[in-house]
Amino acid sequence: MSKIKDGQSAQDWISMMKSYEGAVLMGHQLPDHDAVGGMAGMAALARGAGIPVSIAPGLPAEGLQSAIDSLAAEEIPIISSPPENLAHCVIIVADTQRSTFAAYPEWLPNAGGIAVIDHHLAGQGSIEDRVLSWIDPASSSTSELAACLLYDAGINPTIKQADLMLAGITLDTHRFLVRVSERTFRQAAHLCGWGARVERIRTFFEDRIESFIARSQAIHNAKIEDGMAFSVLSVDIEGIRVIAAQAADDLIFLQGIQGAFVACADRGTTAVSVRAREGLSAVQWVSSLGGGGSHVSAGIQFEGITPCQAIERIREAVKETVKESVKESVKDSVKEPVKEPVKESVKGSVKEPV
Ligand SMILES: [Mn+2]
Repeated sequence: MSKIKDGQSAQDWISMMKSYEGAVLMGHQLPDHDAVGGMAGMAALARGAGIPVSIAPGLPAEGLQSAIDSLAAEEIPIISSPPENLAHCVIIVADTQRSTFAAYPEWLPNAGGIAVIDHHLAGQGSIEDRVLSWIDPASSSTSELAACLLYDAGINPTIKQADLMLAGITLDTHRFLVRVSERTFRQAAHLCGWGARVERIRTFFEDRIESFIARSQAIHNAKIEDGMAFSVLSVDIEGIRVIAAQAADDLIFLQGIQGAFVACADRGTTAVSVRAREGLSAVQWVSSLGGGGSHVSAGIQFEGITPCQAIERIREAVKETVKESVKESVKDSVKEPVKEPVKESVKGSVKEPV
């Protein structure tokens, strides 16, 4: 029997952590600002409650090394091999609930317990036997949940930790434009009260000029069909998945676009970022192909097909669903010839939205 509890109370988290020798924090692989913010907040909670804590972020996503350095600056050990007493520690997984997506999935079976704090929808491969979890798909971000726990506990994070959590909320809300609730603003206000500053956070999101150009090309090349934008990022560039995700983010905010799909090839794997306007469901469009994520933001990856083939495959698969879901809202759309669907049989695998 699983002992999953509804972890909205900071006291539950503190007493759970106190029942172990220490806590090890971990995000998803290639942690983004929200995974880092979530770890920063949980580190502040553990530290504030006097619980030994270390962070195992793994290899960060493009441009995230300075955020990891900020985490380390708080004198919280950053580890890349399991602590000797792992069997007596709880691993807290932040910003994903799938064991295979965790930064070090191989550590999980050897931990004393596993807890999860996340805002994605539950999907296949969710971590079972959690000692505690707070999963809230209505939340903007994991950072928002961590800020709630800190406020509830009356524990102040450091300025750097507050900055990292506000950066997490800023990323996952696309700068306070999607998934924002009253609670999101309340936690953002608490974070500013604890010293976070938007001027500093803005610098976290500065683009490299070559990323901006690559993203612009993906937008320029997008084919628009029934309010759906399909594009492929064809340049070879560092951090290509993040750039594809940003291109999808940009497309979804253009007039008349209800859904956006941007594919790229990353070291032999084809990854597709999917975005939907609120009221539609990105995850629904790709879940039958093995994709995962939330209503506004989802992802899917394929092995053995090119990004163009992946886009064709998705376009065929979602054509009917999409027509149903967007025909109300789309009046004018540019028609592009529909190519033959790809015949290869492919195995889709789930990818959390970046
Ligand atoms: Mn997140």
